[in-house]
Amino acid sequence: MSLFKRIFSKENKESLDKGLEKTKEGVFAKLSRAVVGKDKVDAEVLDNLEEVLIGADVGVETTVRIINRIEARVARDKYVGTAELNGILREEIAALLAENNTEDKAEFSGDITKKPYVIMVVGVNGVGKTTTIGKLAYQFKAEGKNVILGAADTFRAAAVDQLTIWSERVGVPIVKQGMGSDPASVAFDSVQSAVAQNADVVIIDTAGRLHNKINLMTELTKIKRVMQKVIPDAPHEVLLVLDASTGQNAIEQAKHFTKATEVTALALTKLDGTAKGGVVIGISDQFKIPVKYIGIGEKLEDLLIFNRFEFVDSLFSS
Ligand SMILES: Nc1nc2c(ncn2[C@@H]2O[C@H](COP(=O)(O)OP(=O)(O)OP(=O)(O)O)[C@@H](O)[C@H]2O)c(=O)[nH]1
Ligand SMILES: [Mg+2]
Repeated sequence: MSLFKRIFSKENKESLDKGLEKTKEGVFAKLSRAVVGKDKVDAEVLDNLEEVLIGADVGVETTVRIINRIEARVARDKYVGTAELNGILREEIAALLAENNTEDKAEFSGDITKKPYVIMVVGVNGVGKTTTIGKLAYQFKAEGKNVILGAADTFRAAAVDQLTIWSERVGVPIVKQGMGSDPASVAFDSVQSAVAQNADVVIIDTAGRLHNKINLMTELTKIKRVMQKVIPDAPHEVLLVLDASTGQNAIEQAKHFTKATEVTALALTKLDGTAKGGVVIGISDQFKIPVKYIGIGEKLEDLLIFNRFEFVDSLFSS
């Protein structure tokens, strides 16, 4: 269990619990109904459990894997009481997610290995890209990193203004041009200015909506190519932002994006206010790409590093 270091502070744990409140409520109400009148985990309880997990948007594939593990566990341990079900779920889901061979980070700047480290943020419109950039900048800065933001979403009128507000709120510089300017050119300027200013991190915002999907992917490729004129191995991270409250749609988006462009990390936003938080478990299980961050609100500090153990622990503890 070395993957699961107890790295969460008490404050983070409380934020996580609060952020997952809606999902937890749903899961618990249904879990207790699933075991009503039963003292042992049998086929019927497993059927009900399957429904609970699918209802929490864990997704069919991952639910089947979880149920198989619980079944094996029940067969092995002979008698498993329903009172133990929560604990067993926690252990088996955590173990399942641990099979995915990635480490959870202990601090935000944990994988900033290059200078400047270029992060390109992508995702469809409205998922929370710009907000996540603001929150990330805040965390990097708190860890002593010099951050620059690049406003390469030039498609929507208010997009540059919105990122500017975040840059002021966090107190980090922003590189921008007017609305309608070439996103690749903004990205180029941002990376160049990060080099000139000896910055540690540059985070590039991109548009979520263009005239059509093909345009969007072509645009992202062009932005990458132009940045590579300054730093040949940029971007070092392509962060795909997904809205967890869209449940299974988020999984579909992840499939589409990862097919069309190279994605190296995932952020799942809006976990507060949704009962579909189980989707994080499905995505973490199904994609080789690590879930790095989860968004649990609209404020600066409402972004957490995703930690598999803490997440599952929070979801299945009362
Ligand atoms: N409750 C909650 N709201 C969030 C979270 N993250 C983002 N939002 C809200 O979601 C809305 C859209 O966020 P943006 O950051 O503008 O999304 P975007 O992906 O940049 O959108 P476009 O620029 O239109 O592509 C805003 O109202 C945010 O405040 C979160 O973790 N929780
Ligand atoms: Mg935006």
